[in-house]
Amino acid sequence: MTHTHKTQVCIIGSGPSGLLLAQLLAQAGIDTIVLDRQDRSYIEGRIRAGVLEQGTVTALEEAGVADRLHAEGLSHSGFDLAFDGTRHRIDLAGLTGKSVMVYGQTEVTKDLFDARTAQGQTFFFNVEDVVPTDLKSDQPSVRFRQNGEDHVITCDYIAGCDGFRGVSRAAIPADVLRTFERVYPFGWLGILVEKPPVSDELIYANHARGFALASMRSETRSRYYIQCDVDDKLADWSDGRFWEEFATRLGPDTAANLQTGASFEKSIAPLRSFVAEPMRYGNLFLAGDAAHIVPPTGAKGLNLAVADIRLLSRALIAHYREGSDHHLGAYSETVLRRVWKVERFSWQLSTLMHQFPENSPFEKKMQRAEFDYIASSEAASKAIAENYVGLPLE
Ligand code: RFL
Ligand code: PHB
Repeated sequence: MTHTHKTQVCIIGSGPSGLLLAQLLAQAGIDTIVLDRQDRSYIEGRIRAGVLEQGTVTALEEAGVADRLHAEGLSHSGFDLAFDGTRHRIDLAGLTGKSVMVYGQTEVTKDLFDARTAQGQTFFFNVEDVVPTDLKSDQPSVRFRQNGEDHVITCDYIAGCDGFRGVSRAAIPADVLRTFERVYPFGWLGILVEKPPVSDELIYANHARGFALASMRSETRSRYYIQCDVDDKLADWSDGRFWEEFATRLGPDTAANLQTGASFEKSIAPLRSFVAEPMRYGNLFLAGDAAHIVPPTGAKGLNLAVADIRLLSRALIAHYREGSDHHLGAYSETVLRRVWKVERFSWQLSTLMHQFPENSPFEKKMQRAEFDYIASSEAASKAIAENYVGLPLE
């Protein structure tokens, strides 16, 4: 027997993109069903982003889920770029009048889950064999299995918010979809530790042994990363080896403040730039990591996902409230213009701050010259600051 369901917008994926879309649509009285191949506790436990742009904070305020963010988030008015131990502060507030908020993706997800659950959202977790179909018809549907039973959801629109490895993007015919990709020849090894951060602000460091990032989740919890080989295994990296490498890359002056301890989370992530075009096919709309990936160096992935959702939710609301499909029609083109600018920034900062195995001595000199230029030029620092705090939505 197949269980049948009906909704206005079926949302595949309950990461930050899917949850925020469900929340913004619910506020406008639009009915949604959300499905995910994982369950809530798994999704909340994924340690990922940590830095929110002001536009992201505004979106979470509009969604009515920003109380804890304002109580517990840390406002940062700058961050440091460091090269072989020399530090240069990017004064976000002075250069742009804006700041960013340090608040973990785990917390954003929890706040959204709490709000959706309190308001009676229909979720299907642990789903399998998800297939979006009839995308070109005015009644598309999503088929899936849960606990050995078949389900089908018919809807007006499908939102593909199922991340880089989801099924939504793959449902767009190959002769329609174009993809653009750069895979970087290294990964990031990240740890969480219950120790105060080495510095009040984030430090992105390029050292001859590789990149390092000092970030945080709170005044007592630090999130640190180092560039590692793509093929490295977690077993290769004891805490002791991590701390030694991290301290070396930060340089002795900064490392003098470093408090080390036992890590309670450790993971390796590959680095990739990726864009899929278009972000709409028939009545399927892609948003977030389902359509694009940035390397984490500029802290843009989650922010880009939220920007997509702001535009997609507005377009869907205009359709249901005003009968206007203009914004739905413009969605892919409008979003992609901004996506490419953010891809450029993330790629540029990644290229500047990492050690590339293939780099010649000339290219290493170019990296150093670019850092020296940024450190000596307000215009160059401002260009970084304006991207870091977030480009306008359009
Ligand atoms: P997600 O979070 O991947 O959620 C997708 C959801 O879809 C589900 N799913 C499916 N559901 C049903 N059927 C299927 N077939 C499905 N396939 C997948 C998955 O289970 C999942 O729940 O995508 P979303 O919502 O678009 O959100 C994107 C963000 O998660 C991502 O861009 C950021 O985490 C990237 N990122 C950062 N972004 C920032 O803005 N600032 C940062 O500081 C930052 N740091 C990071 C990051 C990502 C990292 N990693 C590990 C990738 C640091 C790291 C280390
Ligand atoms: C993090 O805290 O996880 C983080 C911060 C800044 C980045 C990437 C990740 O650019």
